[in-house]
Formats: sequence, C-alpha cells, structure tokens
Amino acid sequence: MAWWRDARFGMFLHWGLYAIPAGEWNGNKDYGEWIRTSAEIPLETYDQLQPKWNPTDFDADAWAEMAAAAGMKYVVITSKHHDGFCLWDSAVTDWDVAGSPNQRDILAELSTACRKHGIKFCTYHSIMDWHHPDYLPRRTWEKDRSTEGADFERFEQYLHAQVTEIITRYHPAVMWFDGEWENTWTHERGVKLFELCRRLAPEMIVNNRVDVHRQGMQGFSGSSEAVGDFDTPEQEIPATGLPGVDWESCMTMNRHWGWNQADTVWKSPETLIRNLIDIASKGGNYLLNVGPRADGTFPPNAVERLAAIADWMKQNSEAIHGTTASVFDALPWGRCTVKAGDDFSALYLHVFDWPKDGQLLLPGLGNQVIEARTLGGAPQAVAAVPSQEGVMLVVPQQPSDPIATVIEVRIEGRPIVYRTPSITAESERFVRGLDVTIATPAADAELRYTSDGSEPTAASPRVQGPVHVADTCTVRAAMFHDGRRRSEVASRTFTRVEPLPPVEVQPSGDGLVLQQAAVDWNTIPDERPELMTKGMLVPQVALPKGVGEHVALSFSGFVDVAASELYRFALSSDDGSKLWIDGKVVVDNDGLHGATEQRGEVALAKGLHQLEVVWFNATGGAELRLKWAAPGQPFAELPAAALKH
Ligand code: H79
Repeated sequence: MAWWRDARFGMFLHWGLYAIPAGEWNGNKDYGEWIRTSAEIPLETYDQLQPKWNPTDFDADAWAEMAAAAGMKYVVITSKHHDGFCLWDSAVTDWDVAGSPNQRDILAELSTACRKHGIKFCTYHSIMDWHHPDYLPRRTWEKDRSTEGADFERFEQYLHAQVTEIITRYHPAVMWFDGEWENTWTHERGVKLFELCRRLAPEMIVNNRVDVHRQGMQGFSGSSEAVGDFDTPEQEIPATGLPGVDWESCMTMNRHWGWNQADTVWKSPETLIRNLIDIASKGGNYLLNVGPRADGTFPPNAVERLAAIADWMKQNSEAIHGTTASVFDALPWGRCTVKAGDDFSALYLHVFDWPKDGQLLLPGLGNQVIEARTLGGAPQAVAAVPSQEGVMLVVPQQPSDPIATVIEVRIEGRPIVYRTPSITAESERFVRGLDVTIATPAADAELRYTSDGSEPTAASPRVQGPVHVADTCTVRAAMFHDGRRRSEVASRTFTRVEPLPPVEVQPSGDGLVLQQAAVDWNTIPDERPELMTKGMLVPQVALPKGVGEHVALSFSGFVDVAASELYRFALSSDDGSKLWIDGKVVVDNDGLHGATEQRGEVALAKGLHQLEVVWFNATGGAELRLKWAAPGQPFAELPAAALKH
C-alpha cells in the first residue's frame, strides 16, 4: 500500500458507449453511465451504439499529461462499466472496442501513456453486467430478455477470464471493482475473485467492492471477514479518518460520472482543491472523476479545473504527496497534513480562512519549532511563539493563495499534541474494585495521575496501563513535558457502593412466571391492571411466537447472582419495557417507540434478587431482549440456570 498511501490523489475515468448519447435519451437530459438502465433502453437498441464508437481525437498522452500536471499519481479507467462494454480487445467477447469500427485498444494506449508520465495505471471493472446473457438478475423492466439457459456460474468464469486478461496484459496497479450489490454476488464469490487477483498479481491493490460488506455510500466495510485493501466512500468525504484504515473518496467534478452534455453544475476549483486537502488531512485518497466525450477529448470544464488544480499543486504538492493525517482535532481556520520523522517533522497548515488579526493557534503543540514559512512562490517567514495553549503563528497580512495558503512548520522530533486526557471506566460505581483507563490520542505522551483528589504534578506517577481503584476516589490526570503541565486536568470520581442484600426466599424451581394481558398502552402505568392471573413458566425473558398487538407481558421471579458486584443491564424493546430488581427500576425503556436499547446498573450481593420485566406492544413490530454484564464481561443473555420463581 506504500505508493498508494503516498499518492493521495488519482484520476477516475468513466468512459464508454454512454458518452455517445452524452446523457440525453428521448428528450430527458439527466442520464450518465447508467443510461441504458435508467432510460430503459432495450439491448438491441443499445447495441446500435457500438458501430458509432469512433473516438478519433483520443490522445492517451494528453490525458496522462493532464493527470500528471494536476499532481495525480494514478489513473483508474473503466475497463468495463455496468453496460458490459469493454475498452480493450477482449478474447472472450465482441462487445468491446475491437468490435467497433475504431478498434483502438484504449487500455493498451492509456497504460503505455501512464507509464511514460510516471503515473500508475489502474482499472475499474464492474461485476454487474447488463449485457452478458449469463449475468443475473435482469433489470426489472427487461420483460423481453429471457433468463432461460442463463448460468451465473458461467458468467463468473467470464468475469475471471476478463480480469485475468486485464491483469496479464495491462498490469493495473489497482483493480477497482464495483456493482457488487446484487444478490447473485456473494462473499464466497468475492473471496474467489480476490484470490485470483492476489495469485496473478500479488502486489496489485484491490478495493473493498470485490466483497459484499460495503455499508452504503459511506463505503466502509468494517467486517473482519471482508476482503479488499481499501474502503471506498462514494460522493462523500467521511467526517473523520479512521486510524489504520485505508480509504479513498471517489467524487465527480459535476453531477455525473459519464459525460453529460447538459450538466452545468460543476464544482469550483476552490471546492475541488479544498476537497483534496480535506481528504488528505483525514488520511484518505481523493479519486477525482473525468467523463471524457465520445470523440476522445476531456470536456473543457474538466480541462479548466485540472489546470487550476495543477497551478495550486505546482506550489503546494509537497503538502499533499507523502503526507499523513492531521495531528490536531478540527482546526477552525483550515486543515493540517503531516510528514513525521524521528529527528524532525513537517506540519503543513492549509489555511482556508486567513486570520484578520494575523494569528493562528496550533492548539496543544508541544514541539520546538525550527522554522515556519509559507510554501511556494517567494516564501514568507512566519514567526512561531510558544504559549500556554500551544504554538501561536504570526502570519503575513495577506494570504498568498485565496484557495489555500500553505504554511510549513518544521518541528523537532515527532509531533506532540497535548490534549486533556480521557478518564474512562465501565461504570462510575463499583462494589469490589474497578479498572480505570486514562488515555490521550498521542501514543508516547507523558501522562501523570493522582487518585487522592490532589492536583497531578510532574512528580505524580505515570500512567502505565489501567489504574485499579478499590475505594471511592477522584482520579485526576494531565499531560506533562519537561517538568511542566501541558494540558488541562481531567477529573472523574468513582464511588464504591453497598450491594442490595439478597432476598430470603426458597424458590420453587427454575424459570420465570410469564403473564399476559390485552391492553391498549402508550406507556407502562405505575398501577398496572392485574395481568392475566394464571401465568405460565418460561425459561428466559423472550417474546412468545406471534405475540401480536395491543398486548402486555410480565416476566417475574428471581435472579441468582454468583458474586457481589455491580451488574449492568441492557434492555431493548419495541415498544416499551421496564426492568425492576428488588422493587427498584433499573432500566426504563418505556414509551411508544421502535427497537431501542436502554441500559442501567445495580449493585447486587451474592444470592437471590427479585426480578420483573414488563413489556408492551401497541402496534407494529415486537421485540424484547434482556442482557446483563458482570464487571469486565461482555453483555450476554441471562442464563436460564440463574432464573428462578
Ligand atoms: O461508477 C460510478 C457509478 O456508476 C457507480 N459507482 C460509481 C463509482 C454506481 N452505481 N450505482 N451507484 C453508483 C449507486 C448505487 C447505489 C446503490 Fe447501494 C446500490 C444503493 C443500493 C444498491 C451500494 C449498495 C450502495 C449502497 C448500497
């Protein structure tokens, strides 16, 4: 992933037969690369576009040159989009450029040009295929295309054959799959395709859409079984990056991926450049799309914008390429990218809103500043003044670039940013003892703490793992450096509580008593009408099958706890529910609502405790789940063996 992480910026190219209608069909002008499906164009009609494919002005060198000038380090072109048309001479189909009068092999020409200009050549390949007879499912409106004889396994072989051709002939550095969301594509098929890629080209990067775990347009997979090397937000930039997760936001310059002649809504160069900076500051890559025209040229609006980006990058590319995510929380005036090293580091401050008072605060920055200056043109010196809040930069009166002026701040060592530490624990209360975690995002920070309520000093003990507390106390913590406190003091009190004594009863057996009543509740009344008096025994708190609407249930009995501890309970329900232990409300999840979870806790001494759960459903969905957790344990269902009546 090293080259990919350094790159930060690439060009997406959506090109194919759909460039010929240029977004217009039967008077509607809002189509793009989805035109065949969105305009419901029958296959035979769409096939008529192939003889019209004639990009006489296609100049791969010119494309690669524009990408390189804009500071893009890789190009991802649609070898095949959802319409199935292939931009290379494929041995396994004639639905390709070789079957058109023009015949030029687009992937061959572009891959050669990219190499010449020092750009990584990459391919986008759609799994979904609206043309191949074996691909399933059909579009819902395709009444005339029979599925008889269609064999998805055979389509999978076709897909594997094409991916093999692309890899062995054009050696893409990234294989960017898409169209993975229809029900014929499975995790198992994704793993097979991913393994094919790894086998043929171990160094090739594969995106997460090879597999089926992508979560909507946010594009992150998040599942531990998901294969793929990076996540793919589409048309959006995540609010923050995720440490240790590689991701790339792909976005259009206008409102379409494929060429649309009528689209006048183009993002400004300012927006595009600031998007690039924003994404880099969060540790991601920006894949910016161009939809070339049918004649093989870029739309003038795209050319203009690439030129504006090239102008900015000529001055500032070192603040993008090879950088990692910001070390600060959100900065009110702009963004930060970083090149960290053991001896010294560079912070690149991308200033969007130039300060009227000439002052920019780097909050909590603890390093010695070696030098600060503006990037590009004639560099201007910037003064750096250490202060209680961090480092204050005193900048020139005017920005040198209205879109983003970059200030490079060279510091000694790796970045140290002081923030108020966080003090967390499972609960603020405990019976026997509690592990308290004190942390900051800075890994090698000097964190010191006290647990007797006093102010932490440079002589207080350092945090080395969880702090165990055994009695009521206040934990305070702060960051230190060179004998001085550098952050605010965080403070939290943890209280030892007496557990409720067990009830003196002799239970008559395992299980809880379930009672039911037909009621019309919006909420659980304090004075509950008598529930159906004759109850039945059930092993656990769970809804009976087909429980229905306008109904309430009560589960009552005892819970047998094995040790005196603080127990946490999680009660989820649709609609409302409540949990009482020894007559006290422990979880209140009452009210008319969909499935929601509420939590509560109670200290219980070893032995039996009275338990009651009341639940009701007005109308619609019905759900009820009760879980608990002892200290240091995950939430789990209450075991049947612990429930008595
Ligand atoms: O090639 C461009 C688009 O044509 C293609 N991806 C970009 C890079 C694209 N195809 N479809 N879409 C974008 C939008 C599809 C959205 C959905 Fe879903 C598919 C909504 C539900 C299924 C995928 C799975 C996104 C959310 C869940």
